[in-house]
Amino acid sequence: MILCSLSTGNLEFYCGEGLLYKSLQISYLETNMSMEKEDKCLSIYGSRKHNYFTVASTVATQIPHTVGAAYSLKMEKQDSCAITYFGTSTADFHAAMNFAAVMEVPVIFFCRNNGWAINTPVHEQFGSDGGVVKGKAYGVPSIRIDGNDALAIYNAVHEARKRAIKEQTPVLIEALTYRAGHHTTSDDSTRYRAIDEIERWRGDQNPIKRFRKWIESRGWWKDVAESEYRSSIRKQVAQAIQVAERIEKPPVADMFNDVYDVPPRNLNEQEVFVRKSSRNTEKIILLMFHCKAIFIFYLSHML
Ligand SMILES: Cc1ncc(C[n+]2csc(CCOP(=O)(O)OP(=O)(O)O)c2C)c(N)n1
Repeated sequence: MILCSLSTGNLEFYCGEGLLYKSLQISYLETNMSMEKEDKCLSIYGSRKHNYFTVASTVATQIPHTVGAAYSLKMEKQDSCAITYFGTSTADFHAAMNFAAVMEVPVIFFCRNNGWAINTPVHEQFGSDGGVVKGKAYGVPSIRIDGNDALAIYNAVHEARKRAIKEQTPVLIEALTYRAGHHTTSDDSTRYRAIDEIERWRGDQNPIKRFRKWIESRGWWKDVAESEYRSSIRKQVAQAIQVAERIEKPPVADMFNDVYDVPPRNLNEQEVFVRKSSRNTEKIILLMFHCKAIFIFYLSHML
């Protein structure tokens, strides 16, 4: 299966077979960020090895990319499909849906309707009732699920995958949820929404708490297991930080390469400026280093 996703609001964080961030092993990110240029950027990573497209920063552009990837799987008659995750700011969504429906492309559109696009509530984004009706309008089999129910998500994606491959069809899943955190570290969401609302979703509606209740009710999880697991994960995060800190910092030239064939004058001027000023160079290297550290801090903070 090929995965394509958006960088923001899409944090998946698993700890199973080693420490994973957005489905990629931390050790893989650590080594590859210092090896392959296209994988270097912290939140715009990708992985050929894991069939993971480079993350799209421009919202929704990953959706037509995924349809293209899935269409190539169809042309090669592969027993596989592609999946893309996105939020509710979905400009390119429409072209992608139409193409996928008309060309019968094996692709899963996974819309996380978390109620917000930064500070814009969903009712100011859509006149329609969410995203699921749009799928129906394009002739795409569509389902709306409780996005805070881990089992519902598992079942929906499992079925969608089977159907996408067997029937060579796109499938849209709209998972209703809530963005309980701020949009980014520079956002303060209490400026545009009530704290009570946030707390309500963080309480009983929290998907992790709900899933935990379920596995506890089956006798598969206990407080002791939880604390052992947490301390093991803390250790893994601490180790990941140590490894990340040892990674060689990229050369300053990398900031100016690989975007333009012929760099514009202002970029050349900036490069000259940076090279002339050794103090600035140090600051920039430090800044890049801090970006990496913030990323690792963010991971450890999640625990
Ligand atoms: C084309 C484009 N316009 C604006 C932005 C700035 N931007 C970054 S995230 C975001 C909101 C995304 O909201 P949503 O699609 O609901 O995704 P979520 O963050 O909820 O996952 C915007 C407008 C962008 N990245 N790309």
